[in-house]
Amino acid sequence: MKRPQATLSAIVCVFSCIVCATSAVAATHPMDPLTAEEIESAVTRIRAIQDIPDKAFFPLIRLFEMPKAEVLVWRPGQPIARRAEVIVYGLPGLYRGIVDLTTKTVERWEKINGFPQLAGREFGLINRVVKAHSGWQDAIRKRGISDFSKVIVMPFTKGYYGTDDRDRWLIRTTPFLVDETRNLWGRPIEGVLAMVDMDQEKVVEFADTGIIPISSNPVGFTEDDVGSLREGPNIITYHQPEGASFTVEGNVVKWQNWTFHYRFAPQAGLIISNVSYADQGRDRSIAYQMHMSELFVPYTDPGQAWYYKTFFDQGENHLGDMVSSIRVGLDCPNNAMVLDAVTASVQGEPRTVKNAIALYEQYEGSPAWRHHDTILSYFEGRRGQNLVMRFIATIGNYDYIFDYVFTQSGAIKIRAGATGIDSVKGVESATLSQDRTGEDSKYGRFVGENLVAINHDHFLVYRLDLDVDGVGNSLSRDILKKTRFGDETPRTSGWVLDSRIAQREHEARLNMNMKRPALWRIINSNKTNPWGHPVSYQIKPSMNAISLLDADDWPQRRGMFSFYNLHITPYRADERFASGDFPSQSNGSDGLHVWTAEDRPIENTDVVAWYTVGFHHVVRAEDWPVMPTSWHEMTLRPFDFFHRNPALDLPDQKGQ
Ligand SMILES: [Cu+2]
Repeated sequence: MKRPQATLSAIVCVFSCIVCATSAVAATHPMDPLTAEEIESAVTRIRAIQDIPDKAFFPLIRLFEMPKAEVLVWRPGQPIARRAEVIVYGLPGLYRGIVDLTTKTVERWEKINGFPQLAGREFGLINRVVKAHSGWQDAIRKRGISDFSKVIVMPFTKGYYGTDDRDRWLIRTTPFLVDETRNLWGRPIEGVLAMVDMDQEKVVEFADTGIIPISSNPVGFTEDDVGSLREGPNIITYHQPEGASFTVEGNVVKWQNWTFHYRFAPQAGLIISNVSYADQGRDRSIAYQMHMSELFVPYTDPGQAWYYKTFFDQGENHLGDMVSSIRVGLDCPNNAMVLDAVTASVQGEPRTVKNAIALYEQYEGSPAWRHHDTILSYFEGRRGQNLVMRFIATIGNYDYIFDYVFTQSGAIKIRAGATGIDSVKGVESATLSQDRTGEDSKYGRFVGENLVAINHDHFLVYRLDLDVDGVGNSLSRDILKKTRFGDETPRTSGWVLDSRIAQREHEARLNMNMKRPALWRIINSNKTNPWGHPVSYQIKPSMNAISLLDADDWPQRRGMFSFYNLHITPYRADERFASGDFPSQSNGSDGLHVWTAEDRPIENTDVVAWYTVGFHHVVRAEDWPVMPTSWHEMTLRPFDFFHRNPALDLPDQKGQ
């Protein structure tokens, strides 16, 4: 049987295959992403004031947004103040510049604290440096591997554990054997620990903690690997004979009363801005901006090779830069429009990512609403169709599918699908029956011979800057309060709503609780619907989880937001990422928990909701060698925002 082999060059290709020629476009909206010309211009301005040595690089080049107050009054055709934020690493250290692209001047240039994300650039360096280390070579040979080209050394962010190494950019590594498999993650070579100082380009810590068998189980998942295949079902395809019913002008999308702007950003991935809904011809604002803000994935194994694996996948890797091009017909329906994105390479050059985003209408085969009246003998119902904007990021072993789903009834569903490959650890015991002490399977479950998938969590925090009919908003917590009835009724008990407006940030740090249910709504108390209720959008959770780590555990100190499903803050332009702008090796001194510690007022002001979608992942055999996609979601649901079901005016289209 022919087995494709992964090689170092094939892996490097992951980072280079999406680099293509860029085309000239000018920004027509304040939220438009930086164009290729703007990226080039920004880098030219920075190079004009600062010598950038060859070893330095540009971890991040992104739009520096026009102030919110100016964007809110901006109208198409009016001038746009365009600025770029440019981060440079290696001067030495981290520097940040703000470039005015109109006047072509550097407005700000400053040294800042922190370390860059893993940007692909370090992959080659790590493999070169680690493979040249004599201790590492001896350790690999001891495990019966003499051909080092069959070993790939993967870099991992090391986090922070209270040691005073915050002045050095350090990367930990794990080697993987890729002989006869394309599943890079399936054959970890345990016990060979090398840490690299990225500035000195040398191994500064090395340990061989002992030989653990490398699993010989098949771990591939190509058709050849799987061998016997079932007969596939007949394919369902989607066709819209009359074409899509959305329009995309520049980066502004319009569909079924919705208008929003999209852009693709290197750190946040997809950013949806200026979301409004035309209610009987009048555009009403719902959200100023929505995007992912952090993705915290702590593993729970305390062992020497695993304790540090507590990743901040957005800030330590940059979701947008980890984008994986959409495959139409597999990753999304055939009727999708796929959109390219321009981002910057670490060399500071523009690059176009092909098929970064999919935009499509989806018919789920369900009614938007229906009623069959058996007494009066009539039926009335309408087909429901959604608009989905999607991107996919592959962060090392995991693939995440990020969706914003706009419905005809005024709701926005925000969902994420997790698939890809689980992180596994090589262990001495082949299976559970051999694990007599229970040590090998204490923090995970066997998914193959000598392979244990380690327990972990995923916490996806979204930054949702809602502007419900304007910026003056509050959080209403409507508690379903149990009540005891009097003698006037045969009933003894029920519940009533007890609505409370959160005055300050600490009152708005909330978790779901089945015993004490409550609605969470962002309300505009200055506007009411015709029936007298303040207009609002509900933040409606689905299944959720909070962190079980202790507050004194270093990963938790850096990802404190994961103690709560919801936070509300007053709007601040520079409060964007829940674990701070540069979480690599951060010590928890920046981020949502630091900002909210002030307990700032949040009543009737411009507020931002931070909603965390969390799930604990106990890995099953069925999650190996590649996981079935598992979805997690939340919904922004109109609540007294309209005066009736906004999908009432749908025409009767039964289709074929
Ligand atoms: Cu998982």
